Amino acid sequence: MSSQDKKKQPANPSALNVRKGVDGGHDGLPGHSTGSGGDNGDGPRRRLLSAREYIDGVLSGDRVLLARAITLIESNASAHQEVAQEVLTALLPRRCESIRVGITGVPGAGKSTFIEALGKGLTSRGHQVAVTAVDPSSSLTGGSILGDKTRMEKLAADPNAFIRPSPTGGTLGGVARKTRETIMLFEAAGFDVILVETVGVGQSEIQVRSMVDFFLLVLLAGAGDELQGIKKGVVEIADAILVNKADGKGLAAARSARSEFERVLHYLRPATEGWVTGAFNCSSATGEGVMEMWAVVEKFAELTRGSGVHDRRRSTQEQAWVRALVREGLEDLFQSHPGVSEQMAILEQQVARGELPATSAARKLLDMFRNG
Ligand SMILES: Nc1nc2c(ncn2[C@@H]2O[C@H](COP(=O)(O)OP(=O)(O)OP(=O)(O)O)[C@@H](O)[C@H]2O)c(=O)[nH]1
Ligand SMILES: [Mg+2]
Repeated sequence: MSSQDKKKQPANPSALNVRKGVDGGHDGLPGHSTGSGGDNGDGPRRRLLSAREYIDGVLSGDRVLLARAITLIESNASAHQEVAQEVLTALLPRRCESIRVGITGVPGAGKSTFIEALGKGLTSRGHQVAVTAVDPSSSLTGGSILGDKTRMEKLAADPNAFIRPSPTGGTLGGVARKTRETIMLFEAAGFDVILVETVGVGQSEIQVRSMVDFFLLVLLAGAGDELQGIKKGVVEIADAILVNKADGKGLAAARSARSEFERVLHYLRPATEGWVTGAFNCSSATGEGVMEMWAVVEKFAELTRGSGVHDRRRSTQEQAWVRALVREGLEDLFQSHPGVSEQMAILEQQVARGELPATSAARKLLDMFRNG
């Protein structure tokens, strides 16, 4: 099926509200009900649909069923996981061609405002835009990304856009798995632009980098030193730096910050082979420069698709993901092994007291695990 075939109108535009993740506590937009009333697709009391119903629903662009399918893959219950894997297996070959863009930056940089302005621009050009987030803090705090601080009311009401808050619950690895699988559902539902927001602190941007094609770092002028608490490592994985709020009194500062970043980038190795990472300005508030930033993303997509870098990156990402899942699975098995968990604390103490070399301790634990 071509991506054109898959550009469909939503079957149920009333289902476009932002929905909460399966564990709750992350309710999305203010004024958008995520309560249990109505056919909102996420109520815990709802009957589990058959895999076929999810598959057909997602493929037909039904937003309620898409939301329910995401809730299904977000569930940690093993019965749900089984159906979820069946749904994903059937949908994998049915995905449309998409551009996946990760967007990071310090809180308040204007990521959500940018996504709203960009998303509206893209839907008016006929794109189907899906937005989600990776916010590991949401498990603990209820989250802020795409939460109550969001600036995406207009995009949320757009029939050609779909916004899904960060999955909640579990480790960063768990949140990332759910987001990756959500992206697959988006693509099977015909969304050709996928935007993934993340906070500019910690490990979450590394995770997002590993699931997107293009990684955008949104920064501000004059917010302290030029890297603004963003680790240099994050600049190194970016495909572009966008200095936002280039408007009103901030215009001159934003322009000079852009040149400053351009100079910094000159000394770094680009994140993507064959691409020159640049610094740009925009005002997400006025919209100026927003679609120009998108033109850069499109140029990137064209270049990397032509050179094979795009395909190589996507397959490397998939392989790395399999390995990460296996590592996590092994770690879980190891930790839950009764003998191992008992001995672990004892051996670690012996190591800490200097009575046992770390290598011997690890070897003992692994032997115990191997011998059942
Ligand atoms: N002047 C101006 N203000 C902006 C612009 N973009 C965003 N803002 C304002 O900056 C504040 C933060 O914007 P958000 O879009 O919520 O920032 P964010 O990066 O998503 O923040 P978090 O989700 O908390 O990490 C809001 O008050 C916006 O109205 C801009 O281009 N110009
Ligand atoms: Mg935000």
